[in-house]
Amino acid sequence: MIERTYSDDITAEQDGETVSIAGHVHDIRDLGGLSFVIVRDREGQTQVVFKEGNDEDLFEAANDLGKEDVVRITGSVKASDQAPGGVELMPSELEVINAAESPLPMEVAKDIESDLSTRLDNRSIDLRKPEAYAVFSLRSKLVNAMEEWFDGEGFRNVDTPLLSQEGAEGGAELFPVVYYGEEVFLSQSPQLYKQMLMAAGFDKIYETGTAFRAEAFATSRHVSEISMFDVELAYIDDHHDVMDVQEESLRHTLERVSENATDELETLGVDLAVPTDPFPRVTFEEARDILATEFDHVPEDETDLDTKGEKLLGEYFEEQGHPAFFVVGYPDEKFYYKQDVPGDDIASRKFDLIYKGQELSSGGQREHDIETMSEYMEDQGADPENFHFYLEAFRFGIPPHGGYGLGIDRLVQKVGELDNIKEAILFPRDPDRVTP
Ligand code: ATP
Ligand code: AMO
Repeated sequence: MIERTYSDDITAEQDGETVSIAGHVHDIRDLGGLSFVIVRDREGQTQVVFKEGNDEDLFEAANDLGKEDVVRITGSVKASDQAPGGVELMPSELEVINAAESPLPMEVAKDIESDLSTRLDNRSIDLRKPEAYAVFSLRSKLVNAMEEWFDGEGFRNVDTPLLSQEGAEGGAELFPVVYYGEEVFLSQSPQLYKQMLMAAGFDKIYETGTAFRAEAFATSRHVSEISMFDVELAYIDDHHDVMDVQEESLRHTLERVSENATDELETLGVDLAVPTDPFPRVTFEEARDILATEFDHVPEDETDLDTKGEKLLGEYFEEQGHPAFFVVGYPDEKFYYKQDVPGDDIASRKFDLIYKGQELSSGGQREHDIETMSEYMEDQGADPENFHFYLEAFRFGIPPHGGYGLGIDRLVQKVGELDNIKEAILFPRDPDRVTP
């Protein structure tokens, strides 16, 4: 390994010590006999001061530097009130490890806003911007925090297949793939496999996986390749047990992020609120009533809340101090959710979690009676024969169970207060983009 010290590990207390840094040349300020070179690494930036008259060769070499060159510089640490971060480096050695071509396809150092499409076209340059990198450092900490909660609660981390013969969520959004001459599909959701593992006695599982949806349109919250955090648990009484897991794990995740990602949140200008109160759980009917009475808004599709409805409800609950809330009991749901349970005042045991005005997860209690589910499948035009492998798992003993799928990209989008979901994804995929 090339020996180096990260910029944020260099402190004023090290005044006089020799250190080596390595990174990209972020910016160069040439003041004639004095040149300030800002070197950027993953953790931040260090100012290096080249002075004419100290070492002519070194000064000349510094004058030849270009933005985004990869360099390693050794020098002595100098505490300085004028330097950014209170410390700078007086160089004794400069090595250009790799020179960058000029001009750059887009600016890294200057605060020039590029449009999202240009940014994504030049993603490896765009990700050099501290604000872009902060999103993914935040994302890494967020996923770790989420997994940490589930590990602590005895959930097992599983991996389910990405190639399958049938879609879990309905046919229209499937991507076909040629598999040894046969047509198969990219997975839309690990749904069926999660349930099969409940039949297998795995009890509590989670998966940080990938799902594919052939969405017809590009929106600010839809992509074609999704990072999905899926959860399933058995021996539940009802869907409230699943919501409890969703609520506690999200609260833990937000708490951890607010403690451990302070630099990232600051770079993004986010003041993250961690919801301490229980998340409200309103029925689907109540949600529609709120929309009608408070906002005079009636979503056209009687079985759903539309995008505007979710946003308005988000504002309504946020004003009451609740950034997250559940809507419970959607009518006309997919075959695998329990529906019309005697004694329930809701149409199904399906819920959505709305976070900051946008659907973040869907889940619920599953129907585990094979006859009932086969009927639902037929009603929805799915041929139970095609789901034989799945239904077989229900024949030989399966405990009551439920779970949910959470869009990680949407969570990062909302936590990072990003306008577009694609900013939360390293190399996003949408109907118009499969490269880079
Ligand atoms: P569901 O939970 O119903 O499977 P989903 O998980 O894809 O849907 P969303 O995409 O947030 O969740 O769907 C909620 C609402 O978003 C829909 O009712 C619809 O109004 C809108 N919507 C869904 N897909 C698209 C799309 N591709 N383009 C535009 N709007 C969409
Ligand atoms: P659903 O289809 O609602 O449920 O998906 C779960 C969550 O995944 C995210 N999501 C998306 N994010 C970005 N772009 C998309 N195109 C996209 N589609 C979905 C959302 C959504 O809430 N099998 C069920 C889950 C379950 O019941 O366990 C399912 O997949 O955040």
